[in-house]
Amino acid sequence: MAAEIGGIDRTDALAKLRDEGFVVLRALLPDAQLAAARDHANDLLRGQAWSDNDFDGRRTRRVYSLLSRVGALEPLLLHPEVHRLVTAQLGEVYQFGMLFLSAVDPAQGAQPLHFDAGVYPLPREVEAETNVIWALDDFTASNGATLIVPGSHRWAAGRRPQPQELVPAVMPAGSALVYSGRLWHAAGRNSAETTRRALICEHVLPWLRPADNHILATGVDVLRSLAPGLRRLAGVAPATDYLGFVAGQDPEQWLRQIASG
Ligand SMILES: O=C(O)CCC(=O)C(=O)O
Repeated sequence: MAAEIGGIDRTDALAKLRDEGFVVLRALLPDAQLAAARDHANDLLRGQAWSDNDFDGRRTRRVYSLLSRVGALEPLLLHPEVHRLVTAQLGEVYQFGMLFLSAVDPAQGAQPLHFDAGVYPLPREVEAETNVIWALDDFTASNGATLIVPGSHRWAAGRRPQPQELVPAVMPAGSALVYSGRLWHAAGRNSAETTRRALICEHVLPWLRPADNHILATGVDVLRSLAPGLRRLAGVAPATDYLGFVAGQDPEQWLRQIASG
């Protein structure tokens, strides 16, 4: 029998991601891992102010610079099934783009529709990013489940979604919505009485400047203490021999060298 993951056969998951621009891997996290991730997210979100602009959401709390305090989010950031899909789309070497916790509080209106790779001046057909939204709460049609436009990753530049084309990505907590950086989407309106929390993680081709400067935000000492997979995704891994070196050396070798004085 074919291997199934998150309620879908592995081969079908990749085919769906390519055909429709997204796939939901349902209830991927064991209960204990989800509970620990939620507790850690709560610690990080506590006391965080609402964002100060309409795109991020004036009733949405966002926490960035997660690599310096990754804690129980690590298994989500390194989840093998997510990375199997991302690798199939982007190749072996890629890096984090935006990486943040998002808590969409009650009365937050829907976010402006966008596609994440829109920050890059690239032709629409380039798959520059493959991203994941981890549901830390159940995503429902009323609490702000991400609104997606299936198939819109194939749209030509200039086409805009119509309201009837939006579909809420309803999924239980612990699920992963993996989607193309070309897919039109937005956080939905939260008309429920509870907060909708998510961990949002972009993966970007290694020769693009990532949205967030993870190396500066994390710092050399913490970078050195991270799991090698996270360090690679922070952007430490070179894209090729001549793209991403430090002082003429592989960055991993350089980190070991400065550690030993
Ligand atoms: O929170 C969501 O469901 C999506 C957020 C998003 O797409 C963004 O902020 O870029």
